[in-house]
Amino acid sequence: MKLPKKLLLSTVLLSSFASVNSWADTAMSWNLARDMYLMTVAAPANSPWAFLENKSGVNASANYTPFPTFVADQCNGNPSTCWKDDAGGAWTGIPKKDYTFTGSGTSFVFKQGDVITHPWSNAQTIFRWASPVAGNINALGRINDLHNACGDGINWSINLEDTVLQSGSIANGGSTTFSLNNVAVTTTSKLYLVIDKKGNNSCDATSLDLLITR
Ligand SMILES: [Ca+2]
Repeated sequence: MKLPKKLLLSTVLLSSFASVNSWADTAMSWNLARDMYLMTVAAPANSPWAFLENKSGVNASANYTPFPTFVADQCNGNPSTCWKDDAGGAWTGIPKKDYTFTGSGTSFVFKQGDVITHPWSNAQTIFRWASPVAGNINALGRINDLHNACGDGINWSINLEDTVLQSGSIANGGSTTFSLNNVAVTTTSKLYLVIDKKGNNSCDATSLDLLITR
């Protein structure tokens, strides 16, 4: 059967409209590594993510401040995008190419596209997600202590405002995963992933990722 051209066109338009809508409905997800990898400025417009530190000694969100320095492509001579505190030492970054770090009697590779953070002696590092939606969210995360040559690992927690939802301690060279289910948020809610040096900040380079879905 031959359909009239007009009818064919409207059928195509209708079906593409339906598929766009269903895609939008399932596309409510925010992946830290994916989103960071595309960033070329310190605080992209409309991004829910922010990269912070806490030098106050008191773990409360009111004390979290944005890293003072952003470098788009060559962070301390390495092919990485980073947010950092040159006066303090803490940093968060994402390599744009693999590069090898050598120090503390060992060497290892920072991988392209892997979110890396390093708390310092006086600073926690923090990833903030400011919810653009109201409803219930889920989150999946992983955290790895990358540098096992020294130090005592790190502590972590994921907080809604200042309420700790989950937390843990990673041994030197260790790793963990976590998940959150049905966390109620509004468009003013903020979720924080906090990385803390534990006893000392030696070899505390940490890789992590976070996927939030609605
Ligand atoms: Ca440590």
